[in-house]
Amino acid sequence: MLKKSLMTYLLAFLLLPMMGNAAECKAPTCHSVVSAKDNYRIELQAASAIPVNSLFNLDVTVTTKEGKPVAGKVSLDLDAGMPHHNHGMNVKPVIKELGAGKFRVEGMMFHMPGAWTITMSVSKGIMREAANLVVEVQ
Ligand SMILES: [Cu+2]
Repeated sequence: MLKKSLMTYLLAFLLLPMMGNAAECKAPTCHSVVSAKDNYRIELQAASAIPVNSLFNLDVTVTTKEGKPVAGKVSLDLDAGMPHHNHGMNVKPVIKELGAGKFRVEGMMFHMPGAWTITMSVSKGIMREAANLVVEVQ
């Protein structure tokens, strides 16, 4: 009996943090999208809600759709714009590759309020897969 409840306690101890992580990515500071062919999940974490007209950074994590590490090396391209206004950003962000599917995107700026589309592509070898994410900023 004691052994069983200890087991339950240990399981809960191990599983709860994992469940916590899965629920962590929430707007307005975190945005998540699955790529066009379902191969990747891309999570974009900002320090605060994405501001209008001031610089911000994104911590980007690329995993499988299920949230597991991607086997092999992936690279990331990321840009953003407002398609319905036909313009992009006025700045060019720098993408730093941190390894293990993690990237730091520095120097983003959305210079007006409204719907911005973050256009990304994940490359692995010669395979390239797109992912678009619409973020409303105000
Ligand atoms: Cu615009």
